[in-house]
Amino acid sequence: MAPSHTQFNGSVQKDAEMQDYFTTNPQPPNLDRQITLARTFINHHATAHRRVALITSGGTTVPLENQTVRFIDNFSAGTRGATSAEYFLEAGYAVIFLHRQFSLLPYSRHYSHSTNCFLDFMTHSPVDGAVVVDSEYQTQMSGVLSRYRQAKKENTLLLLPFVTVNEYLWLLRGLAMQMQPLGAKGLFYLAAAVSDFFVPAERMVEHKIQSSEDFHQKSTNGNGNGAGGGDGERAPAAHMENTRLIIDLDPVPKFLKLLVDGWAPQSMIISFKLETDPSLLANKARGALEKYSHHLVIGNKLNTRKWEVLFVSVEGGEKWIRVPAGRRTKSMSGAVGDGLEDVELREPAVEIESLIVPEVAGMHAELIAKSEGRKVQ
Ligand code: PAZ
Repeated sequence: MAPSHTQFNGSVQKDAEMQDYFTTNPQPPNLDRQITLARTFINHHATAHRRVALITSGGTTVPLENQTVRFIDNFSAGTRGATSAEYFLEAGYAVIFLHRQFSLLPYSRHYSHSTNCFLDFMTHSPVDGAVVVDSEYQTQMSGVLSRYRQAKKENTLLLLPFVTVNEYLWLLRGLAMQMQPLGAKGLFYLAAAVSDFFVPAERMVEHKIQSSEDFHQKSTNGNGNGAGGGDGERAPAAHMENTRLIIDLDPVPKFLKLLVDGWAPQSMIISFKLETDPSLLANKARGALEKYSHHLVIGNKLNTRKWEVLFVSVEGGEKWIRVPAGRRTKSMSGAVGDGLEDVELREPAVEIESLIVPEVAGMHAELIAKSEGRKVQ
């Protein structure tokens, strides 16, 4: 039997799937406004010959209903993205921060997490009772405030939120197109935790799924909550069958291939790979690099992601980047040690992003130099 066209060229099929995604899943209502903001921002920095990093951060959701009450979420607090953004700004980049709404943001992250409530940094002045920053935190907060003000003054940080995986994909594509004029000066740092599975618009029910059998609806096509599925039509992706909630998700098309080959062919592209099984990490990171042919995969394990990451690239091979031994725990944790046992309970004394970002910026400088036909100074 002759092989089919898709067997000859799987990537053609993948491209078609992704294009199909954008014709069958609706554009988010505020997309045009967000893209306009980004265009102005990018043009401004392109004129100033500044490098621009698009950082994605936080997890995407998969709504189960159109009028969403229930959704599936992806793990990510936004620490990697928000922390990296600060170091990219420090390295002279302009940053588009594409983040999950209400996840951690550059600068405010120091005071907004549940373990870092901003009120704990404040006190009443013994002089007049006014609310002031506690003397213990003056130096640290003053530094963060200065860097935050500088980013605002120089207009180097653009915050764009997403919630669902659909919003994320539309935004990523739209922003990538806007970044094309930057050529090699554009950089994608894809730290967001993006859903691998989703509910396509045509299989999404409109209303809240009813758990009580008395209220199950029989209609299909996304307008009811019933199982439906007669006449060869697929049932809504989330529906009740008797007392059980059935969730049947479609795979999210592999957008990284299109980003690399079509949406941003000249930019530097860095993806992250998260695993929990240590024995899979290196293989999976290598596999992603081979499959998508981009510049760098940064592998990390859930429990040790703040202590060590694995860089995998064609030029550099495989290289672990680790918080130096002896600086692995904050003294406040009282658990100084070199081992990475119980690390999820502790915070490193050095932010690993302060090691990751300069490495990435160095690789980016080489790519830019190569694209301009010169050597890095
Ligand atoms: O946001 P966070 O700091 O809690 O976690 C960051 C991360 C682990 C989500 C990120 O480093 C990452 O690996 N992102 C890609 C996840 C993936 O494999 O899709």
